[in-house]
Amino acid sequence: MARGLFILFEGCDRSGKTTQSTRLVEALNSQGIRAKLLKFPDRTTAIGKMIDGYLTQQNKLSDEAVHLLFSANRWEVMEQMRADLESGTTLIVDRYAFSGVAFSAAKKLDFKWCKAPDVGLLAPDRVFFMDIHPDDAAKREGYGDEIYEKREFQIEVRVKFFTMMDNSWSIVDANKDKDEIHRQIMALTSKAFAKHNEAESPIKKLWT
Ligand code: FDM
Repeated sequence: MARGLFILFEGCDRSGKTTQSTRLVEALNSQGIRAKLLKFPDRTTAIGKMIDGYLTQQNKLSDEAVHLLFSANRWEVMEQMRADLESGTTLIVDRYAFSGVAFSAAKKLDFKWCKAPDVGLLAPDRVFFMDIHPDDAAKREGYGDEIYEKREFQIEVRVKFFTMMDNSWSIVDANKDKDEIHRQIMALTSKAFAKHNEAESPIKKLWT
């Protein structure tokens, strides 16, 4: 049986990742493709609850400590992710280690240090970068509720994302109409499946 694909959505806050990743999972399921949505941080676990408390400014943590918690929050589900992929389930993931590095490096933590705890995690097959200028994101509903939703900081985060891109990334203009973005994402996903069905590659590891 073919393994599932690992498709990741990354981007700055309020770029529409959650909307588009949810729509993609629904569309794939309706086509009979088994797909599951995962979101990082997963705020439901014990580690996730500490992260949530930090993001909503109920508890304080050092930049280094919260960075490591975000990473641990991925490692705690890694074996489940591998099992899902190997059993043929496609994973659609809303944020991952690239967010981890972009946000912490934007706080001026050392870039190499930021990558280290996530080395060896499963690597995505394709990354869709939902690109929106922070000035446009700021106009969206609910912006500013959490600790990182500040213009200057988000501009820094966006720059950090750009330094990590390779040819497995596609940049999606997140300022477009939602339906148009969905169609573009469906086209990109079909291409990824076609390539995968032609020559299935083993699941790679991140930054090794
Ligand atoms: N974030 C997210 C990080 O700082 N590091 C990480 O590793 C991850 C996964 O958490 F501002 C930040 C990005 C964002 C915040 O994310 C919460 P959501 O997608 O808004 O829940």
